[in-house]
Amino acid sequence: MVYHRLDYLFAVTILCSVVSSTRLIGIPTLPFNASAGGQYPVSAISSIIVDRAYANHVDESGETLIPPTLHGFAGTFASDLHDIWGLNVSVSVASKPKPHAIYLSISKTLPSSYANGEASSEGYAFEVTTSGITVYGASPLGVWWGTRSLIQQAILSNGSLLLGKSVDSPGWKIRGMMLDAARHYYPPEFVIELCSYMSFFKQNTLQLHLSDNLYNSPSYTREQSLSLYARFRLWSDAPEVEGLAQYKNESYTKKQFKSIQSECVARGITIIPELEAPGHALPIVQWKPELGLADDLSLLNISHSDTISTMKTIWSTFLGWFDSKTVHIGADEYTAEVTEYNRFVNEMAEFIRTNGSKSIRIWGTYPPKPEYDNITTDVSIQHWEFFEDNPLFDYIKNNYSVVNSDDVYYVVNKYSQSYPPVVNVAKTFHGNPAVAGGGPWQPYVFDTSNATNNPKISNKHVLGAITPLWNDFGPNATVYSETYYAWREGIPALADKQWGGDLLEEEFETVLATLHSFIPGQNLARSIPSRSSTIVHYGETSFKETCAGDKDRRRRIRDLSGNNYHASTNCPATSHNTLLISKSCALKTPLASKGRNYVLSLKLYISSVEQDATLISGADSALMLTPTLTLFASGNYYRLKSATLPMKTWVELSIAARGNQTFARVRRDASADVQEEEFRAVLGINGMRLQSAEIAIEAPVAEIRGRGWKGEVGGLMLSSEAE
Ligand SMILES: *C1O[C@H](CO)[C@@H](O)[C@H](O)[C@H]1NC(C)=O
Ligand SMILES: *[C@@H]1O[C@H](CO)[C@@H](O)[C@H](O)[C@H]1NC(C)=O
Ligand SMILES: *[C@@H]1O[C@H](CO)[C@@H](O)[C@H](O)[C@H]1NC(C)=O
Ligand SMILES: *[C@@H]1O[C@H](CO)[C@@H](O)[C@H](O)[C@H]1NC(C)=O
Ligand SMILES: *[C@@H]1O[C@H](CO)[C@@H](O)[C@H](O)[C@H]1NC(C)=O
Ligand SMILES: *[C@@H]1O[C@H](CO)[C@@H](O)[C@H](O)[C@H]1NC(C)=O
Ligand SMILES: *[C@@H]1O[C@H](CO)[C@@H](O)[C@H](O)[C@H]1NC(C)=O
Ligand SMILES: *[C@@H]1O[C@H](CO)[C@@H](O)[C@H](O)[C@H]1NC(C)=O
Ligand SMILES: *[C@@H]1O[C@H](CO)[C@@H](O)[C@H](O)[C@H]1NC(C)=O
Ligand SMILES: *[C@@H]1O[C@H](CO)[C@@H](O)[C@H](O)[C@H]1NC(C)=O
Ligand SMILES: *[C@@H]1O[C@H](CO)[C@@H](O)[C@H](O)[C@H]1NC(C)=O
Repeated sequence: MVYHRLDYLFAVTILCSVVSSTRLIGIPTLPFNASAGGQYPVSAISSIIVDRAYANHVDESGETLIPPTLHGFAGTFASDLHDIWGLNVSVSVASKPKPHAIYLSISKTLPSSYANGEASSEGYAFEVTTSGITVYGASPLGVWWGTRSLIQQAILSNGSLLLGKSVDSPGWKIRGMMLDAARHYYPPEFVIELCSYMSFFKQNTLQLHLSDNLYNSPSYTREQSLSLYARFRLWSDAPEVEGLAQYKNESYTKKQFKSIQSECVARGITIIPELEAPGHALPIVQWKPELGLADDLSLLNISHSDTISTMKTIWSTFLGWFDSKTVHIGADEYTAEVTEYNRFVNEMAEFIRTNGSKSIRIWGTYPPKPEYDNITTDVSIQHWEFFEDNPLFDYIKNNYSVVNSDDVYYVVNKYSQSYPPVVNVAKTFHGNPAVAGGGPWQPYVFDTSNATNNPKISNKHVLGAITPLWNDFGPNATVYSETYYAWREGIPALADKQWGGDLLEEEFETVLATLHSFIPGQNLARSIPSRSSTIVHYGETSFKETCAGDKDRRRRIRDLSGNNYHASTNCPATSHNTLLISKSCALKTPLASKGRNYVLSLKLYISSVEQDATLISGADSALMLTPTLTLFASGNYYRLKSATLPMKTWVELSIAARGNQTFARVRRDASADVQEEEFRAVLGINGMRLQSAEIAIEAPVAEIRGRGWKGEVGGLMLSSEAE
């Protein structure tokens, strides 16, 4: 498919004999003029040269307060070239390009503007010639997006770039996703990897929803509401907010939050933090119950004299943590007093503007009406549903700026009666009702079925689009990576359209498949390079080679797969070529975790076991006996109903991940009888709304230690083929 495009390009080139103007397939697509004849192999690149005049230049016009320098982006680019192609490319500063270098610079005269005609600092131009490559950006960030195009094109053309020139800029200023990190915790590393994934497709914004609660049913007693799952995810030791966050292991410290922001912005992604109030505010009410409305404790009683001052205290504690020019105060789905709601938003806007020099954003909830004292127009609105507002007639026509988060692309993780568990990717290619048959959706399309509700593409009040993922079923419905899978196709499909690309649905799957395994700065799929479907194998031969005895010396356990993933151990070998496992020794592999699909097989002999035994652990999960077979992942225990392990006999235990499901199989030695049982998530809120669902858990492949058990290990094998 991809090569087919090259054939086409060359054909056109020959016909026109000089240049041809066309678009290149990429995510997003990009304009390109091929010059006559040929390709340039990236392997010929020996250095990156950063224009001395701009090496320390930063772009102050974007949403971030911590923009990387051109030199900073160059370093990240160089490490990507190394990670993708093994290239050792030096980064140096000079005033001119050199042969076989990628020269990075800034041009103030690039034609770089958004769809509304405003100048954009995100545009870039690159040129590939027989002697090297130049990339000019309207800013360092523009250069960065240019490097994403180069990397994508080289991957899609088997390591070579077509000779020619591209001039490209995005249609909208805000392009990204929103992660509900309130009703589900995500470790900083996960968020950073997600940024890397988004950045590869030129998205620039990740909104983090940092406080919320599960659905506060009207049937709950006061006590039930006050103990319902509700979280505020920022951990500060400041006495004014003591007790607001209660679970340090599932909160972000200032250091962690700063690191998320700087790691993400190193790849062009700005974090927009959201602290939700006065609705979805149970974390605040659980901290100060007197601030809740008596008839719905998830709503703040704005009339209470301490409410607004408490919110100001919270914001003043955390404003200094945030490296964005805009912060989000939530203000979604407040169902009590409108007048009080508007007063709340306006006072918070003023406070954050004056004391934090930032502007605020809110969810579309109470549009302006003749009878209201409205919200000031310097508050930007995040539209999400037409039953809340009409973004064009309520907001844009009244001079409010709007972010398009229409729920047409909503995802509710795992299960919901209202929304799908993955992004409606097809709609991104056919969501514009103004085009017969449904043209490509873009951020100015709020209504995918009625064009009258959409402004012109050039409307200045459309800031861009952010697509949310919500965790309505809370922390135990999913493991972290299931969020990635919910967005795996959605991020690239949306990113193309948010930029203004015109990728076709029939092109999408092939191009994503080709790009996917090269996306730098992340391994969300937890894939492990392997020569064959057998990734690692320690068997009888491996254990035979380890000398018995000598408990304290680490010895090598040979990997029989051919991948050289040799393990080390200080466990004694037995005369029958197994390892004797106890709590004082371990078998350690050089691996950490394997994502779907896989089979992990262990040959085990359990001689004694305590209450909770961990058989094998990894970066994302642990396989346990509690006493039934259990996978622990993302802070939750997923237990089999009945399957446990027989004692004092050899068993073969396999964990098999097939698509989004995970199974355990137990076979007693020499028996043909294999029992298979599926690990299931039980979704529910306080034991209500129960729903059984699949769960996809990574294989734990880092360490076997006798934590809670004693016995022997006779083999370990990990395969990428899930039978
Ligand atoms: C997790 O799942 C169960 C269903 O078994 C549900 O009732 C419960 O409320 C959930 N736990 C948390 C902490 O939300
Ligand atoms: C890059 O450098 C490493 C370490 O010096 C070396 O092993 C590797 O072969 C080099 N790669 C290339 C493509 O030159
Ligand atoms: C891709 O490049 C490699 C190494 O340069 C070459 O062996 C292979 O045949 C190329 N594949 C295609 C489809 O051009
Ligand atoms: C391609 O060439 C055409 C005709 O010369 C020109 O109008 C257009 O701006 C060029 N586009 C790029 C991306 O260089
Ligand atoms: C809200 O707070 C005010 C002032 O403390 C109080 O008079 C009122 O009863 C409260 N309303 C509700 C519904 O809790
Ligand atoms: C800014 O903060 C100070 C100190 O907390 C406060 O007195 C002042 O009223 C705040 N400004 C606004 C506009 O809220
Ligand atoms: C609020 O907005 C509506 C709609 O634009 C307008 O009619 C009304 O006059 C505004 N209210 C005030 C107090 O300005
Ligand atoms: C919106 O702003 C424009 C330009 O400042 C102004 O002319 C217009 O009257 C405003 N519209 C409303 C409804 O306030
Ligand atoms: C799990 O996979 C099945 C089959 O592909 C699919 O129908 C289902 O929607 C997936 N579940 C989730 C939560 O994505
Ligand atoms: C389309 O939107 C316009 C403007 O909101 C509205 O007047 C019209 O009734 C809508 N048409 C349909 C078929 O819903
Ligand atoms: C955080 O600690 C609590 C209490 O010890 C535990 O239940 C939870 O699983 C931990 N969370 C994670 C993500 O490990």
